This record gives sequence, structure tokens and C-alpha cells, in this order.
Amino acid sequence: MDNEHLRQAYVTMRLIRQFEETVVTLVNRNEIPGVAHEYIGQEAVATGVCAALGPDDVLTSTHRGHGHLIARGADLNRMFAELMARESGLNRGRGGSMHLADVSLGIYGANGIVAAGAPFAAGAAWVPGPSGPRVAVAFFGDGALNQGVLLETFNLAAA
Ligand SMILES: Cc1ncc(C[n+]2csc(CCOP(=O)(O)OP(=O)(O)O)c2C)c(N)n1
Repeated sequence: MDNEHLRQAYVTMRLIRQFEETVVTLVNRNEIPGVAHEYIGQEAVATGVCAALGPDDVLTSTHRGHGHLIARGADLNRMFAELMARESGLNRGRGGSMHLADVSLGIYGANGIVAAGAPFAAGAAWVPGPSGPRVAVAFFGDGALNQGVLLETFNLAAA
């Protein structure tokens, strides 16, 4: 990475942190209904991975997915609107934090079920993108490692 890419990566990490600190404030004020898991402390993971993706590549996220969406370039206003259950939200306010998605950016969704994003990513990788083979990233936490679906997906992907 050259200096400009490093600077951009730092801006993205700061943006994620600032977004999440605002989310915490809004949750504490009861302006965000339901549950929202913050990505504070993991900013570099989403930023580094998404910096390596091309425009046709896709990702699946987790129950802690705001940072993945921000690093992939999702619209911040529409993300906030989604968290606040507004019609103008990324998913018309129907999904909330754990179902944020923007297929137009290759974001195949946050997912409240631990490890459940992995098979979606494997399926997406199976189908060629608009300009040929593409990368599909499945983000997951260590809590996903004893989930059968994750290991079955690894097996399928390797096979
Ligand atoms: C299949 C499934 N089992 C249990 C849960 C309840 N649950 C929600 S978050 C979580 C912990 C996940 O740990 P990890 O993937 O390491 O992510 P972290 O929240 O620690 O960042 C659990 C067990 C769930 N959502 N889905």
C-alpha cells in the first residue's frame, strides 16, 4: 500500500469508529430500536479486507456488521435510517442492524445467525460475476468456529 492508500484506510477506520460511537449514543437515547452490535475495535479488519476487493466481488457479514458495510462503501445516511427503522433506510427500515444489505455493492447482508453468512458467500463465489470469476468474502467471529454450517461450507468450497 502506498501512502495515499494508507491514508484512505485510516479515514475509513475513523469513519467506522465515529459511526459506531454515534450508534451507541442513539441506542442509549432509545432512538435506535432493537439491538445493534458495534464494530468498535475491529475497524482494521473490514477496512483491510474491503480494500483488497474489486468492484464485482461480494461479501457476507455477521451480527456485528456495520463496519463491513461502511468499508465496502454503503451509504451512511441510509444505514442510519435503516437502524432507525425508517422507510428511507437501506432496506426500507424492515431489517435493522442485523439485516443491513446492499446487493448493488455486493453486500449480501448482515446476518443474526452466527456463521450463517458463510454458505451465502460460497454460493455467490460459485456464480461468475458480471466480468468473470469473483471473490466472495465471509466475515465471521471466533464464535462461528464450532458451527457445523461454517465447516460444511469450508468443505464445499475446498471440494
Ligand atoms: C446459531 C446461533 N447460535 C447462537 C446465537 C446467539 N449469539 C449471538 S452473538 C453470539 C456470539 C458470537 O461470537 P462471535 O462470532 O465470536 O462474535 P462476537 O459477538 O464475539 O463479535 C451468539 C452465541 C446466534 N445468534 N446464532
